[in-house]
Amino acid sequence: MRNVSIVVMGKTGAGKSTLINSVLNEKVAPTGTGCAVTKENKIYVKCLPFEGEPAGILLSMYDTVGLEINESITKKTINEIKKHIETTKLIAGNTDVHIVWFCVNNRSNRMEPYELNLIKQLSIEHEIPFIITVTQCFSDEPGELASTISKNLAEIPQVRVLAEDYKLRSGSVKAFGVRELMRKSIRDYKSLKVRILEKKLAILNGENVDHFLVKSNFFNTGLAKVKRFATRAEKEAAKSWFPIPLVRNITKELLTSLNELFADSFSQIYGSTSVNKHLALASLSKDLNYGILDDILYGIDLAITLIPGLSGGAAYEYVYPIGHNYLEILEKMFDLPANTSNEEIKRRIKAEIAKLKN
Ligand SMILES: Nc1nc2c(ncn2[C@@H]2O[C@H](COP(=O)(O)OP(=O)(O)OP(=O)(O)O)[C@@H](O)[C@H]2O)c(=O)[nH]1
Ligand SMILES: [Mg+2]
Repeated sequence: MRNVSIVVMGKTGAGKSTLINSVLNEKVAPTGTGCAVTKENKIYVKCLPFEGEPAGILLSMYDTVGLEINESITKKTINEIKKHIETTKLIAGNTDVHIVWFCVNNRSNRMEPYELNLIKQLSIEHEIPFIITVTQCFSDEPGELASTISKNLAEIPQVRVLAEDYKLRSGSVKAFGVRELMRKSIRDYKSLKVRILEKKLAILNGENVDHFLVKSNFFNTGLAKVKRFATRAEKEAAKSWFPIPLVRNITKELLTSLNELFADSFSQIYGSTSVNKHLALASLSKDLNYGILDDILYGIDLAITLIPGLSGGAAYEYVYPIGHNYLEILEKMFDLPANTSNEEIKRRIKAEIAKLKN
């Protein structure tokens, strides 16, 4: 029997649980309106007949907590999804299907940048095909949302569905698209998998056209952060008699925040597999930076304490150049040569593509 493992994720209220019930033909997952109905990630397993599969399929559907209710819940949900994907991958046989349906409500009209980045990141990092499932559609005519998605995620297919009949006063809209979604996930699985592997290969080969844009976005956002932290230091220092520890803490917070921004931007280009190595370098340069800092700290600390009236402005002048320097160091790291382990990853992916195409 063929194993089919499907992760269903997306914003709260997109219709993930409704979709799962429709696929399983049974109301197992709780659904409803209001805030966050599904409170924890849960697997539903069922054997089902499926055309072209004489023994049927063993379907496992992973219903997940809606993204964006609050940041820590979203982080926890995504970490659990990652673990689930990796564990399933470990035990998956050659012919098994292992896919993510990312649900977007047709009425939302747009996808948030964080959703687009999440899809790019997870699909590349875990080498898993995604289908964007546009939910709660009243027709299979692609709308505005469809073109935004294909502009941003050309390699990810979309399927429009209405998982459950929609009742109107004047009648009802019949459910559609769920069979098509299942068919696409199972019948087209190999080609979807090849597509994502080829995309990863292109990224590892540095063929990503976004490179320049991501890098300059990183720098501009980073610079805005540096200014914001420097202004905060200026304001807080002006209120305090002894602003040094305060300003130092703000500086450290700024560097950490720049690190996070770097990791995020870097993984948009290279996938998160090579981020760790570069982050290690980044924190090394942070240590170096702190070392240099400690030497100059005395002089500036002294200036801030001795002339309280100037402390606000001095704090700005203190935080800004440190942040700016650090930003420049991080920016240079985008251009470091790919690490050698990338060559191994590329070799493995090429072999896998060849196998799938056979
Ligand atoms: N008629 C109809 N209603 C739908 C459909 N999809 C979702 N809904 C309704 O939209 C609401 C939210 O659906 P859920 O399936 O609970 O959404 P969810 O994504 O699981 O939400 P969370 O668990 O909160 O993250 C419910 O009231 C559903 O009845 C659909 O295809 N047809
Ligand atoms: Mg739900």
